[in-house]
Amino acid sequence: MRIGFIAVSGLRLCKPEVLELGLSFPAVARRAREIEALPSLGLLTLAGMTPGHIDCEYLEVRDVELDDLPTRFDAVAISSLSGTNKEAFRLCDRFRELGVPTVLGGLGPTLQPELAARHADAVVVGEGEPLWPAVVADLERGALRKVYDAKAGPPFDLADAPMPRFDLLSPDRYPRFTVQSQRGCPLSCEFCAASIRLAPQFKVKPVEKFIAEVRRLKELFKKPFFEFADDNTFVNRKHAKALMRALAKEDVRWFTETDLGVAEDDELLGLMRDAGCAQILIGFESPRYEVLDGVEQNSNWKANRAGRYVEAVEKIQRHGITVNGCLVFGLDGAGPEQFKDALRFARDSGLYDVQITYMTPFPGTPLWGRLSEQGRLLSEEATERCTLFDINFQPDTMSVDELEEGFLKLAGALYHPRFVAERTRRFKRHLRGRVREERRMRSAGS
Ligand code: B12
Repeated sequence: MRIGFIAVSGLRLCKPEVLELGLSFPAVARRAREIEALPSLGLLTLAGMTPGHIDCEYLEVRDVELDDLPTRFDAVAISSLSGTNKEAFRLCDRFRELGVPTVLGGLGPTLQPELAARHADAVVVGEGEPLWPAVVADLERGALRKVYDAKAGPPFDLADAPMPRFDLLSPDRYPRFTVQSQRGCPLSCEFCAASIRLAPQFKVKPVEKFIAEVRRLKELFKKPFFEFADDNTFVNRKHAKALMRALAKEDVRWFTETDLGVAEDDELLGLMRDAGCAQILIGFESPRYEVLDGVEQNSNWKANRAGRYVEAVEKIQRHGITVNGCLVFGLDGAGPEQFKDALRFARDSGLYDVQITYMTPFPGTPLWGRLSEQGRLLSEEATERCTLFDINFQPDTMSVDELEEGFLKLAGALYHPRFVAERTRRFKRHLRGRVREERRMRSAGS
């Protein structure tokens, strides 16, 4: 039996103007191309737990209408996010026309399983690992069930995670790779559509397992750069510090996502720098308390830290780690001042990179439920707008056009080459200052 593991690849935007603005200078253009080329870790993971007598092939389809479909597979496993659900459904339909059984999984189908089940022979809801062996066995018997739901069983333990089949990737196509050290997040943001929606627990992968994956990629590819497919890497401090100590021996550079809490731990920041951390991405969402109020639903974690944002960014960046600050536009309570607020925050903090997105109701999130109840979704069907760069809701204090206009203008200002260069220079200046300071302290101590 031969299974095709298929990702619907490429970035998605209904209105590409934002990217064009952000991409108008070479450094960002290069980075976007590299990021876009990330392979699907979910599919490689499932291939890694497929029995050895089955042939596995990893494939990316860019255009689900136009790309020729291979006919060599006995079954296909397709992964999709909310924004690509419709394309994945179309792909399932095309494979089924060819008589090839289709299994569909990922965040997209997990959040809209009933819709997915209309197109796929089988839909896997939640994490794939606990169910994949049963799916493969049923495929071999020709007795697929319509829905497999991981949420109905015990939580998956990352100590049992298989080695992803990185060897299925063509050797010169990918400049970056994803590896995962943890899943979930203790924060509970109303809009979050990441792995907390696959399984609600926060869990970590044993350090040795993670390092083995890093080593496997180093074996297979020349000087790989790592993007952690994590939600919030440093929450479990003991695990995070052990991970950093182990990574420091691997001579690698990497990027991950986390929260502002790292700024409160000097030891951790030092370990991160020594372990090759190039950049961390932090969801600040907004620099204003009133806008953040209620966004994190457990303890108002984010709002309670709004006053410390600037100081925290400076502190992290002084350790030689750049911060990519994510700001969300169109949050309730955010009026026209949100654009100026963002610009001021970027300037005051010296954020090295800024990522701006619209508040995005993904189906199956609390935000989607609330906006739907309030009649504020522009369309309940338009999941192709789940890109973070397209608006699909009625903002509470302005019109959709005003939100879009302010956003595009802000993008022009934030990504203006002069402002980018100014932030880069500031980062380097701070870094040189720190290196000098460290040298001075070392020589004073010796
Ligand atoms: C790496 C990454 C990317 C990479 C690779 C995407 C990919 N194909 O995997 C790139 C850069 C290409 C990317 C692009 C996009 N991304 Co992205 N990305 C991530 C990130 C950081 C990690 C995802 C990951 O690798 N997780 C780890 C793996 C192991 O988990 P997994 O893929 O979910 O797979 C598990 C299960 O879902 C399941 N499973 C998955 N597929 C299948 C298939 C079958 C058959 C089965 C049985 C099971 C199964 O089993 C796996 C193991 O348990 C997350 C944020 C985060 N912190 O999670 C955002 C995230 C997934 N991305 C997001 C978005 C919006 C996008 C874009 C739409 C952005 C854009 N405007 O273009 C595009 C869409 C690309 C596309 N064509 O589909 C959202 C998606 C939300 C949602 N519910 O849809 C997230 C959550 C970020 C966010 N801020 O909200 N992304």
